[in-house]
Amino acid sequence: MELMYSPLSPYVRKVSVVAHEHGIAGKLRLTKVNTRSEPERVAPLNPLGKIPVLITDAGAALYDSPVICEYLDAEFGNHRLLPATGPRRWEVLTRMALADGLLDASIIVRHERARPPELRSADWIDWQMRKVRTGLDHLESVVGSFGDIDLGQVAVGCALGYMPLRLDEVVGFPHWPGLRAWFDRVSQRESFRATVPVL
Ligand SMILES: N[C@@H](CCC(=O)N[C@@H](CS)C(=O)NCC(=O)O)C(=O)O
Repeated sequence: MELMYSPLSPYVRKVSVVAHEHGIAGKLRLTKVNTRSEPERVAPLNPLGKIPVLITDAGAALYDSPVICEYLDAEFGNHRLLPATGPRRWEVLTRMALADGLLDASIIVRHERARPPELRSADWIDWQMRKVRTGLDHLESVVGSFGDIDLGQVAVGCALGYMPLRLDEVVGFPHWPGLRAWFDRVSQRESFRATVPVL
């Protein structure tokens, strides 16, 4: 299998963590791409021009990260991280959607802040930062009930690992001590240690 990736992408990290959890990281041939400077390499596989993209051994191009993670878990992990059926499946998928949404909002803020001051929208930044805060507040209120690792937690861990690199407001998770403690623990897993983003 081939994984199109960029080194810092938290969405790619989700896929890598799942691969490590299932002991199949070695099966992934990693192809580094820059989606901005070489969009022609990604667009034929993902018309949205985004990574990660996984090309299976059968030649299918899969995107985006939830699809790839579910594929790896179903094919190689016997659904350990995402139950195939039942109420927990929907709980796990919903938690992953929240974590991915936190990443989406954080990345929007980062891009908006990178614009020239005269083009920057403070309202838009506030609106996205509100999502960041309410998302983290929600996770703080439920983190005590997290059980064995699942795909939702993988996504939360990858989001928490990325957000402080881009948003000063969340460095050290000052308002979310339960999440910080949980993140410290999950970061000790081999799958997380092997995939730490390096700036
Ligand atoms: N929802 C997608 C998001 C993927 C995504 O936004 N990837 C970024 C890299 S972190 C990307 O490829 N951006 C290029 C672009 O938006 O053109 C997923 O979960 O895979």
